Amino acid sequence: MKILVTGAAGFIGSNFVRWALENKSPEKIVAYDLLTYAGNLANISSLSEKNEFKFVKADIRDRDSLVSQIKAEQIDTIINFAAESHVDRSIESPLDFVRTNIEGTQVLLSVARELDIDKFIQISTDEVYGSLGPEGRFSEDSPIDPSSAYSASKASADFLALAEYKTFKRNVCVTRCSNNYGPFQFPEKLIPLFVTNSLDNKKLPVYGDGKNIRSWLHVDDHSSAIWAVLEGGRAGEVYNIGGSPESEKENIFVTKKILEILGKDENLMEYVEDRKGHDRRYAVDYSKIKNELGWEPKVSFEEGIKNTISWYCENEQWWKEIKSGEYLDYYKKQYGKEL
Ligand code: NAD
Ligand code: TDX
Repeated sequence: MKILVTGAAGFIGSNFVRWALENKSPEKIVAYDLLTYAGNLANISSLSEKNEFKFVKADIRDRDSLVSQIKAEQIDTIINFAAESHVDRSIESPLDFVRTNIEGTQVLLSVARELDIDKFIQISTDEVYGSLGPEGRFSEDSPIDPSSAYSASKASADFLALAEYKTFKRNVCVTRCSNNYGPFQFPEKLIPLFVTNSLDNKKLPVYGDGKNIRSWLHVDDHSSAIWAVLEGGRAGEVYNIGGSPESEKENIFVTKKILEILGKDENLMEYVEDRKGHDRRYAVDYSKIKNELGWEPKVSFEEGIKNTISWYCENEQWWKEIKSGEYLDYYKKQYGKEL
């Protein structure tokens, strides 16, 4: 398999490429990434010496660049991770999300069709289903009901991908995953932000009452699920991917767990103004991928969060470099105070 992985310098894309090269021996992986604020070559630097690996800095909206890379490397498979991915930023700058997540996905889909690519996987999110009440889980048939420009743009991209199947019978699958955590996650997201702020004895800004629930999945479990869809997913199908019921946690539980593991005082927590349109609860029914493809999560939240926190402790230079420059301006705007 010769795979073009877009967004491969971001959090999940870089973990997927590393996981695939270690566990599956693909013939070739071309890591294709624009290196926006969220893209980081340090996430994939350990892979640069492998013969099967190549990095290309380019935009998924750049048709000519896609065509030339795909032809040159004889790519047969595309996995699209590239996206603007942070909900809070989408509240401030929705057009960036429309441009990359919607326009970019369609450019990629059209090029894939033109060059007759064998398989296309669109990496999506459980956030397209909107928010749950206290009961139930999202199935693939749940209504699409996004709350933010981020999730609305991801939902649009899902529909465009599925239209390629309906209109042209292209071999396209969509995966919808719950919240990921693990190494190399950009510290604007809850877990790496709270771990690194704790290490610096800075406040942890908990939105609203802290009782919003997310279903946490270790990024390696996401990688193995994507590989299962790559090998066995049926064309035109959506596959939900999620953490097990024991990994469905209130934000305040996750916050206290981080403080407990790091031996920090709970007075570092600070309740702040709620996110606008904040989804209350996500939980995923992943029985389709389990029954059809034999996938289920392997990493427990207890084990995964400990390993993840250890990684941030051991890789201070990685996150200290990010938490400077543009990040400090973002932080001040988002939280109304200096970091
Ligand atoms: P991320 O923000 O860490 O990485 C996104 C990557 O895409 C970055 O490297 C960035 O440089 C690149 N990129 C952005 N615009 C681009 C463009 N126009 N052309 C080429 N590259 C571009 O995001 P992530 O958390 O790794 O998420 C990856 C994918 O997984 C996204 O599609 C996201 O919607 C989806 N997802 C994320 C989660 C999660 O918990 N993080 C959960 C479910 C689904
Ligand atoms: O400072 C914060 N304080 C806080 O209470 C931040 C950054 C977040 N939160 C809350 C908001 C959410 O309830 O923590 C929860 C998780 O927030 P994020 O890490 O921003 O993730 P979320 O909004 O749930 O979206 C994530 O999961 C699905 C990813 O960012 C998406 O890319 C993915 O699709």
